[in-house]
Amino acid sequence: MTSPADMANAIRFLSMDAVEAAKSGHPGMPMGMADVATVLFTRFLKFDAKAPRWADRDRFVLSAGHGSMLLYALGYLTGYEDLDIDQIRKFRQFGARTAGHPEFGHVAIAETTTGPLGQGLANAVGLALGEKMMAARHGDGIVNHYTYVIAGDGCLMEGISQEAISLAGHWGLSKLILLWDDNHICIDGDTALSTSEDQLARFSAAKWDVTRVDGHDPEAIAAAIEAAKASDRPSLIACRTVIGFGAPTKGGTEKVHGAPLGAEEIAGARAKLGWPHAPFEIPAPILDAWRAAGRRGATERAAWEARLAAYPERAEFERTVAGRLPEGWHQTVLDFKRKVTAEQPKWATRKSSQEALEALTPVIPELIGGSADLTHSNLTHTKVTRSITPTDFSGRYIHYGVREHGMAAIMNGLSLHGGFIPYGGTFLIFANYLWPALRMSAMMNRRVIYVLTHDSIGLGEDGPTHQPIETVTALRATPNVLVFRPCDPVETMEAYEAALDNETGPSVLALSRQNLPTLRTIHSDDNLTARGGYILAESDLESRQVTLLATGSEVSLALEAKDLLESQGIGTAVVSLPCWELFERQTKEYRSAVLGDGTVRVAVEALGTFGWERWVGDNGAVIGMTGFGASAPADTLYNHFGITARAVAEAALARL
Ligand SMILES: Cc1ncc(C[n+]2csc(CCOP(=O)(O)OP(=O)(O)O)c2C)c(N)n1
Ligand SMILES: [Mg+2]
Repeated sequence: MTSPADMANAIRFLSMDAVEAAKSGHPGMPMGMADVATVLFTRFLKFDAKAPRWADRDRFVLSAGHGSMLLYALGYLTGYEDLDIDQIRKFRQFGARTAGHPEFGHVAIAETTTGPLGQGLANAVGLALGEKMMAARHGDGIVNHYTYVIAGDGCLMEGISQEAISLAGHWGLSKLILLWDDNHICIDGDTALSTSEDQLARFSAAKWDVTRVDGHDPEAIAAAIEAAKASDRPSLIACRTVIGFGAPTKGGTEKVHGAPLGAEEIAGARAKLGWPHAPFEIPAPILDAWRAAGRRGATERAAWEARLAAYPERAEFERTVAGRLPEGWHQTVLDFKRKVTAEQPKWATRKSSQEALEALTPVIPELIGGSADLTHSNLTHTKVTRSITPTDFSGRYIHYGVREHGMAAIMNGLSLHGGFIPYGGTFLIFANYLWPALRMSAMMNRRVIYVLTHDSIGLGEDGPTHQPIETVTALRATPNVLVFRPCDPVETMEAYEAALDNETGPSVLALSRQNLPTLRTIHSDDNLTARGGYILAESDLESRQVTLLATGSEVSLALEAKDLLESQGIGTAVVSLPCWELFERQTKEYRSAVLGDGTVRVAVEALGTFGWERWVGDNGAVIGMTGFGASAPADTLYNHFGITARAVAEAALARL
């Protein structure tokens, strides 16, 4: 009979040999956690290797993403179709699905992209929250699964872990089970070099159940998981392991963390663990036992499919899980645009955002709001978005507390779970507190919407700590992020429409604190913001000599500058450029027509000027910020920093 030790050794040797072949990688972690993973995958995890994305599967997150070979070995052994032995042999090579760190979308077994330590753990909190929320909507006959996560010492050291742990405990995410690879080793050496923390006390304080096991004792591991499943709290299982278990001289040391073991050490491990088989060769009885584990969930899946088939709300469940928006929601956008075009309110764009959300949230039930404790500033709450509480997950609004990084990673988790389109607010400046997770939204093609208000010196008195300068530039520099800086209620609603239509990446809405006029006063069914940029006001004179480019709160200032220039007989057009990324996707002809080839171009934005050169060209000018802001009323600041209609007009005149 195949023993659990044989099965775990299969993981160990696939990991050692794949890292050796790649000449790089991390063998220590998969070798250390092989016993824990074997217990989890053969006795607990509800999954079907032949239907890896089945909606009610248990989720497994490898937060310690450097141990990617653990995941790939598990995928190959249990029979995931996209992970054959060839993929294991080509670990870390160009074109292989077996990337250095697990990437969502490359291999079906990866529920999320991991590698930046701590992200996976926080994503897992989002996945577990998503489970509770979907179960509250559809009942536990349709949604009833656990979320397991393996995290290492590094994940628990990262700050984001505190935010995630704290929220998981607060919400009482009882079906979240964290298996901590408690091996006392990090890259620099013993963890005692840099931590003296009592992790169990830390998790207990956050309202988790905690326990300790020998991570090489299958029965002890199984008993701990059994108890964790029954708990009404999230559970931490500290699995005391030996990193690189089986490596005769390097095991238990940092030497096995992130480098090939070398032929001699691997030969020693073969002798020590009694594994005479050649690299990448798994004896048939062991592979059969693993494949049987991969089929364990098939019956349960079939039973679930039968329940789903009989479920009256099946269509709605499937629609939201597939990420398809409801029929007819575009009409809501048009109605809103028509109304504000007629009424022309003077709203801050954060207020426009709230009004847009008031219109959208009733017709798009999967839109889930939230804020990192700035609800009343971000204006992210709407009449239909009731708060989620530890005893009621049927709501639609998440109070993340002052935890921007956790919020963004949890939004990724909600999005990955399926069934939800999350949006979350904070001040634009604090995008830098959530950046690593936003970057993951982009890399994983997640439709997550970042509602970032107080978007410039226009926020005024809170001063330079709160005034973004470089933030939007950096967001624009991040691949696969749509950055919108709308100028009025029409553009704001259009930005939401484009963000919701953008199924393969996150969007950022940079929104003003201060009131702004409605500038789009003629209704168009067309979403002009979705083109990225367009001529808002054509020259009123015969020829166009100057083109003024602006976004957000500075578009009205550009219109004033146009009046100044045209009063001097200089034909001037104003271009609103709310989304650079979408503008770049337009044809060259469209872009040249909008930018006005041959005209003098001046851009104005109350943010850092970096990057605007690409639109104004060598002869153009950029009016904006070149240093940090200051604390004063907004009008004073605009004048002090020279971001005025007069300055824009003068810059144009100087170049004619
Ligand atoms: C945010 C982040 N910082 C640094 C790293 C580089 N790094 C990868 S693994 C690691 C050490 C992790 O230690 P541990 O989680 O204990 O893993 P083990 O050595 O036990 O496998 C570090 C610093 C990273 N991947 N992510
Ligand atoms: Mg460690």
